[in-house]
Amino acid sequence: AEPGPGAVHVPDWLAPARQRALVEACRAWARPPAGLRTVHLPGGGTMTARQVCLGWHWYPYGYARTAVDGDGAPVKPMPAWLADLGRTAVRAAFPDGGTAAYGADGTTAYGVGGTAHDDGAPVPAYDIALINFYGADARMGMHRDSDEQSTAPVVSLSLGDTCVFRFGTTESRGRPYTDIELRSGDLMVFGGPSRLAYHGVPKVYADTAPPGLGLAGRLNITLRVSGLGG
Ligand code: MD3
Ligand code: FE
Repeated sequence: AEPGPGAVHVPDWLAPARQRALVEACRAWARPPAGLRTVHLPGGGTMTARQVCLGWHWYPYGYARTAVDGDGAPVKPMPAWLADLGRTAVRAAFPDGGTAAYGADGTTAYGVGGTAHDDGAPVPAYDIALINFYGADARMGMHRDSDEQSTAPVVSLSLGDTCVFRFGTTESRGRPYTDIELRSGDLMVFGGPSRLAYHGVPKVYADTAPPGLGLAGRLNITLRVSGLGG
């Protein structure tokens, strides 16, 4: 299913055991040092979703190697298995690769460790994971993700409570937009023209996580290519 050009939704992509393993991994990453933190916005507000980063630390609006707006500790490494999961996800969402997924400059966009598929399509070298935790009242306002210096697709994995994901245009944070529900185990990949689209999470439905998952709330893992080099 495609909510917009280059945006692909694969419901139920993660098997239950895989979801449980990812939740457990997130619990470990959330612990200090450089663990789960509240993000303070330059305008004085705070994000209601709390966040932990792997590989590179995101702060509004840039990337650093230490938790500059947290405890200052070095950011935890991006595990190779998680980068591999990102590549597998892009292949699942875009079986044919090509410009639909990667944009017109897809052959050169990835840099840093990107290698070719057997069919010649480039493979993004995911070096960032941003993990957002949403309690029942958390939301994320409409925004664009433009702090990465790469056009590689963003991979999004949802765990726990169902949310409303709002997908807009590249032009403005307002209408038109498409609202879709993201459930535990869903994959979304944002490539090509969707990479710089406005998007947000206006609503999380409390107590909708799969009973066996052991998670109260929602976790979202986004995998990104920084384009920042070593
Ligand atoms: C479309 N996260 O971390 S995931 C974010 O559910 C973020 O936590 C939301 O927006 C969440 O920046 C939405 C879906 C998503 C993530 C990154 C994107 C959609 C995107 C980047 C470009 C275009
Ligand atoms: Fe975003």
